[in-house]
Amino acid sequence: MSDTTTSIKHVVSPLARQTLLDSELTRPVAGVRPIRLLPWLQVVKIGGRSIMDRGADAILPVVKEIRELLPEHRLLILTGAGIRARHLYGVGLDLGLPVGSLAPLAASEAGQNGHILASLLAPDGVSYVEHPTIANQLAIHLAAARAVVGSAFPPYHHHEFPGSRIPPHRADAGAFLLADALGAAGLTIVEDVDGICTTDPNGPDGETAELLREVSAADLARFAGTLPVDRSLPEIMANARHLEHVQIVNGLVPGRLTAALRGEHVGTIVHTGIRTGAQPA
Ligand code: GWN
Ligand code: ATP
Repeated sequence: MSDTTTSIKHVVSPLARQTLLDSELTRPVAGVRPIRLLPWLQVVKIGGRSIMDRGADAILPVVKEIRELLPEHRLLILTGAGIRARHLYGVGLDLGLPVGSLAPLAASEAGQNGHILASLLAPDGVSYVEHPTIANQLAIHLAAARAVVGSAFPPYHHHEFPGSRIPPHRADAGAFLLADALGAAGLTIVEDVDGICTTDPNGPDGETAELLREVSAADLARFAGTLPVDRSLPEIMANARHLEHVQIVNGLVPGRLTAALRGEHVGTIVHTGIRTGAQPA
């Protein structure tokens, strides 16, 4: 009994005696770049409202394009939530539900879209995989299949940050967090617009909209107008550990996703704040 107590007291750790809040002290141990878990993986986020809600006209061409990409890439395909989640926010907010209650309800709509997409790709060996499977068993699933589909929402549930009434970390944020954490080769976000424009091309000033071919996450965080991606995305991208950029492409134009995965510049490229060399602790 006393031996056990003694050994616990003397556990050797370079972080044992210092506060974890002082980055000067933690940097020698924690300031190294994390390893890439799945460096060959391409992550593709399919818009819920912009693609899935449009039904067969938009979904079937995307399915055809993904099918043709399978021999070339190993894919984690993540779906957004779309209009059902917006209806849910409306009802939930009217009832006064907290953001942590709304987050999992909206997330389940992203999951439903994933199930739909996976069903269409099932003949090609593609299945929907659950959040815990993405967390722990993605490698074995992608050893058995060229692609899997999952929900793009992060499973924050009641841990969602309470800064706003609508969950700030939605499908774009979730897809980026996952792609960067896995050390994936890339993330492509598929929308119904050519990329990020100076103003919403479907808004009242739409005809003045110009495509931003390239933008930094820092500039995007300061962007005054509306965005086609989660507002939290540029803030998260500022702290990227692996991904140097993401590309936003128009999924309604056949061939754009294929070109983006081949490294071509066919939409808006958003550069992360990644630093080379020493990492923040
Ligand atoms: O249900 O479509 O995963 O992959 O955020 O949690 O709300 O759950 O609360 O493995 O764990 O609805 O049931 O649902 O979309 O998220 O899943 O079919 O605990 O496979 O059970 O982290 O899919 O679902 O909605 O993703 O985004 O059973 Mo669903 Mo979602 Mo399935 Mo998942 Mo949430 Mo699980 Mo979860 Mo819940
Ligand atoms: P989710 O996956 O969360 O359901 P989504 O990614 O499918 O959502 P939206 O959130 O609706 O789709 O974003 C796409 C829409 O954003 C476009 O159809 C466009 O009208 C709008 N948008 C707003 N501001 C801009 C902008 N600056 N540039 C381009 N599109 C914009």
